[in-house]
Amino acid sequence: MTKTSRRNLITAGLATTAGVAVAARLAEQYGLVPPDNGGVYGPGETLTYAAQRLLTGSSLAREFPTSKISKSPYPNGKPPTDELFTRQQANNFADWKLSVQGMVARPATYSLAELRGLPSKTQITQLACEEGWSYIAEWIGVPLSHILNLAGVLPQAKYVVYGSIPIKRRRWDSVDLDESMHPQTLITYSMNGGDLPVGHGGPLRLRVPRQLGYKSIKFMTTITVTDSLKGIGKGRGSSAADGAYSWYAGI
Ligand SMILES: Nc1nc2c(c(=O)[nH]1)N[C@H]1C(S)=C(S)[C@@H](COP(=O)(O)O)O[C@H]1N2
Ligand SMILES: [Mo]
Repeated sequence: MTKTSRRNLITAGLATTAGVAVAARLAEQYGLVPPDNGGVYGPGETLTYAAQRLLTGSSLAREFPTSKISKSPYPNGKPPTDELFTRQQANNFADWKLSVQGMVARPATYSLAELRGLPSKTQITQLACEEGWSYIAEWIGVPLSHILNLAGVLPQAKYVVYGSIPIKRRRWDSVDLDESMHPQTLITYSMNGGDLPVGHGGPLRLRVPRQLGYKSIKFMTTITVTDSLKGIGKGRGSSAADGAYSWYAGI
């Protein structure tokens, strides 16, 4: 099926009363069923995810000029107080490691210095929290796609799971390959010209500017490539989705 006829079909599907069922069938056909497709909100999650992926494809998040950078960006929540984190902080994160594992040909581990030595991208985007507030900042980081290409993603892979340091309130999330290979999805170590502050997830955070703020996991240490999210947590694709949030949080 061509892209246009696919688009027509899904648009027609959305316009009918049987739209949800039609869209669900299409979503399955195109491998666009999100991990949180069960329960009362499941059909809505599938509809949102499949429709956005089919209709907007690889669209870009808006980028801003320097003049739009927020004067006082809001750090949401306190940095971890776990010893595992504070010990590394006291050492200026010299021993911080990012591991890349799972369905890759070449698993790898990177220090911050090594990441800083890789090709980087600078972008000014907005971080929008689901609670309604937002700020604009400049981030510098390595495109996640670059790290994944170095690792060699195996053909059966479907998702990239990423998580924070293993502390008490560890957060983890995941994105599909479309989002992980997207040019604006960055592993960031710098914000507004300096090191990424711990209040904003320093020393390392993933920025996923096409989705809501909670997908931008702070204190990042792991990247795991997988073909299924079923065995992880409650199987809904993220710590947020295991709670009350949507796995797909496209803006
Ligand atoms: N590890 C970790 N990452 C996290 C969070 C968190 O509590 N822990 N909060 C998320 C939420 S809900 C939002 S809105 C953004 C906030 O980013 P900020 O602190 O830079 O404003 O980080 C996200 N990433
Ligand atoms: Mo948030």
